[in-house]
Amino acid sequence: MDIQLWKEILLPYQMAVSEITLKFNGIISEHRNFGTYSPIEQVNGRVKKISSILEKCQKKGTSVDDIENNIEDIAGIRIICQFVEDIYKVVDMIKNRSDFEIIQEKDYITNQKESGYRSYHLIALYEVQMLSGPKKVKVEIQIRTLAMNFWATVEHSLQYKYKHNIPPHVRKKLSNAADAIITLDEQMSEIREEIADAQNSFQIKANIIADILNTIQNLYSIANKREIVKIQDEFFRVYKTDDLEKLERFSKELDIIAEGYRAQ
Ligand code: 0O2
Repeated sequence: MDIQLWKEILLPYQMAVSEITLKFNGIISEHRNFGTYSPIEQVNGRVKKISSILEKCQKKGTSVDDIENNIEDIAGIRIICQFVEDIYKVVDMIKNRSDFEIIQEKDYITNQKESGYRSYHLIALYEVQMLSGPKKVKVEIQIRTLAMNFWATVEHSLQYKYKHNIPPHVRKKLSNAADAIITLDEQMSEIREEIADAQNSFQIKANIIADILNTIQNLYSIANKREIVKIQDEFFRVYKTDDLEKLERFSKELDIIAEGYRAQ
């Protein structure tokens, strides 16, 4: 296949990966904005390299001419969560969206692979708008925890190093590490509420402070300098108390002051 044809085939997949990563990052931003916990921690996307596509065709014994039907993961999205529970929330969320049509589902968390691999896979159809019109492409979405991702990344590198022939003593260590990852995920789940609460109040505080600083900055163009210095001093005093309620109250009062100036 010549390079121009490869480019033509891969372009809709590149578009799908860019759009989907943007959408999932939007979900993270929206949660941050509202100071709520995001079940999605990180999103990455990639289009499979031509060399890997050729390798996969060879492994599966399928023709390169029909990769769109035979290779499910030309477009790959990886969603990383903090906790196992989040994975199932993300799966439900994706299933309820109108922009994905799920055609296959693999739960390698309940049914761990022999290698020790754990992750939740969805194969979905996603529509992109090409110059020639709408086109549906297959996308593989892998959803896993940070800990599962650590294991899978290390194991993947070893597969590459040993050309898919990992020696038994290394395999054994990987298998023990996979068990440790299960325990780690379970223990993290037990203190999940506490961790999420801590992260939420951190985010809420960061949002309030950003709002206050923004309002003070805007006041510079409308209020008199002495008043602003007084407001700033008051802000530093409230900030030092490390009391979220006081900070919230200060922010509301500041909004009323700013509103008053704007009305003048
Ligand atoms: P790469 O290099 O990550 O892209 P299918 O994709 O359904 O045609 P397969 O392999 O039967 O073929 O599907 P499966 O088992 O769902 O695997 C799809 C992808 O999951 C793999 O893509 C890996 O990314 C990941 N995966 C599956 N098993 C393992 C494992 O044991 N270890 C690691 N580290 N990752 C795994 P590729 O194309 O095999 O690899």
